[in-house]
Amino acid sequence: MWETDKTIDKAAQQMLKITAADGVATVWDRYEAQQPQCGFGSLGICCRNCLQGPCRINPFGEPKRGVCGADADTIVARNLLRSLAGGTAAHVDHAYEAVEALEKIATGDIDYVIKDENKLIATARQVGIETDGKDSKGVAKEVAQKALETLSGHEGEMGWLSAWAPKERVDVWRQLGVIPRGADREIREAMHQTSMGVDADPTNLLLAGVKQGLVDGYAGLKLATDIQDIIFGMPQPVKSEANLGVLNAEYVNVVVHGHVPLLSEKVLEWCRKLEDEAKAAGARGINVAGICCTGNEVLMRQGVPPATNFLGQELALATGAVDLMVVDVQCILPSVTNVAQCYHGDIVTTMPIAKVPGADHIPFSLEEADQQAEKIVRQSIESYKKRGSTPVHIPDERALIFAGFSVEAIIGALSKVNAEDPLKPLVDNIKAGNILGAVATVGCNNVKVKQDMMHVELVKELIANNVLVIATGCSAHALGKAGLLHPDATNNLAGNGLKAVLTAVGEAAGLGGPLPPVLHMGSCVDNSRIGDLLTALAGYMGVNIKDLPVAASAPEPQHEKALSIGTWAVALGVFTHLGLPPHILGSKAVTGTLTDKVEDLLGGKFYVESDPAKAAAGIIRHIKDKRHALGL
Ligand code: SF4
Ligand code: MSK
Repeated sequence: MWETDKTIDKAAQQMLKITAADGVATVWDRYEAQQPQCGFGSLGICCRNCLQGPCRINPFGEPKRGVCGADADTIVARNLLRSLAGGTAAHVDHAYEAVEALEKIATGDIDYVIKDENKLIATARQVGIETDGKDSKGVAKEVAQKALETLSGHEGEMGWLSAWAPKERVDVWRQLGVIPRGADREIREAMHQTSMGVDADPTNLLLAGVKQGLVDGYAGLKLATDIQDIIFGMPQPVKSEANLGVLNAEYVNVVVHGHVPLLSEKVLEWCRKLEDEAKAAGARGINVAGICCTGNEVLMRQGVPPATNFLGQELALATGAVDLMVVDVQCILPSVTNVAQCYHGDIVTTMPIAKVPGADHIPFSLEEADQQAEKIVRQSIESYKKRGSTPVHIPDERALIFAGFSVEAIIGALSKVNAEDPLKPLVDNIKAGNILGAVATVGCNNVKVKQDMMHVELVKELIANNVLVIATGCSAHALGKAGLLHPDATNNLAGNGLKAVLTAVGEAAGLGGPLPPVLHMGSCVDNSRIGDLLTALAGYMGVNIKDLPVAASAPEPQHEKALSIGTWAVALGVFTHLGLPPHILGSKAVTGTLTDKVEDLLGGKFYVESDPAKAAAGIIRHIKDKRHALGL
């Protein structure tokens, strides 16, 4: 049963047997072919930042310095900062796409509209824009202008951070000198700072890393979420299904994969418009499913079912039922074209910075989004016609899920319990101990971990101990596939206190039963919603975020973005678990700072534990300590 060592997802297990029988390599095979992976790289003690290298430090002896004299601490800290800048740049670039769209909506240049005017007005006011007497396009123009200042400002304090971060945090960050000026400037500076012969001080480099975390949190996550809510609407609770069983052999299957919803929303629109053409081609219609975070975006707002998470993307293609996979940016395995060639389906890339050899490229632009989406959907119908006798193996695995829990939706549900004071029932139950605390599980799959195992085992342990879980990204996919985004999991797996609260709120909100024990808050950029919830909770309780009985966890982190998001969480004062260590263990100083000393400065720290039961115990211990400190 080798496949059960690779994944706990039953659909993925079935598909792995098929790819193995067909001799088609997947991410797991390539991981095996990479063994043993380089020890120097794993520890973070190799450097190739100049042409005198590559240099590597011997952790057990000589050499202790690279050619230029950089030691392990410098090299590890420098490499980490570069990774953080990489993750941050990805989210900031994503946010930029959304801001550019808002700017063009304001000038009437594109066929997108503002779906949530309330969010537009609320955002405008929060960032200091006077809205009285202005129409929504006028306000949108000013919001886009402010957002662009956050992205490209060169001095002062970054606007989106000043508008949203708690004052206590801003004071702490100001004292440490880590408040970013503008996103682009800080990302550029991190690249400069880590180049040969610039910064050799590990502490200074780590502080620059905190700055990257703040850029990611406010100019990446928060900015992208705010603008996407304005354009595409605020997520509200929605019912759907998760796992490969959402594909349907009788339909044209279109899979949207990547992160930015600007294209996927249009593709969805055109899939609905061209249903008749699909029927004329012999299909029963067009079925759209999602992978990774673009999948989460269209799930949150449109109920589109997620087919799988990061590690399952090749397996979706191996079903032979995907007629077209359209990708934008981030987390797209370059191998998707090989797998599609072995089975069936077109891969379509759309962004100038994300092309894959063997894929068709249909360039996406805001101005011609409709024409491009139409072309992509028509191509999917043509691809369906070519499916012919390709064997189709769709595992009969799908789980019912609930998603769409924006902060506004959560407060909406709570307001059914107490209309005047919606946070009161939540806080009262935390104080009474019915809810021990809250944990956000976020982030990816990583092939080094049995797919979904850490997410699922950790969360089962937490909810059994009355910890409310909120989830985003591929973590939410994993939990959805395992049935944890469904009210049945509350009845069957949650501790009695948590079950009672979720049942009371769910019934008051008219669900006829409990809320799920895990609330799906969205994509990776929607981690900003978690920041908003923590800020609101701390404000309500009159304490600082670092004092709340909460934690964050990336149980199976893979992407540099997981590191920059995690750094933002630590900067907010949150105890942040990682199921795998980043490449930092070659420096005791860096590892010690991030897992211990940083707590004195920021109130949060990283906690690394690969065993789910031990990780849950460590997180619960932390939550209990925080409760004790609050006198609870
Ligand atoms: Fe080697 Fe220093 Fe160049 Fe890095 S920067 S490759 S440690 S000489
Ligand atoms: S998609 S960044 S594997 S969560 Fe956001 Fe999943 Fe991680 Fe990509």
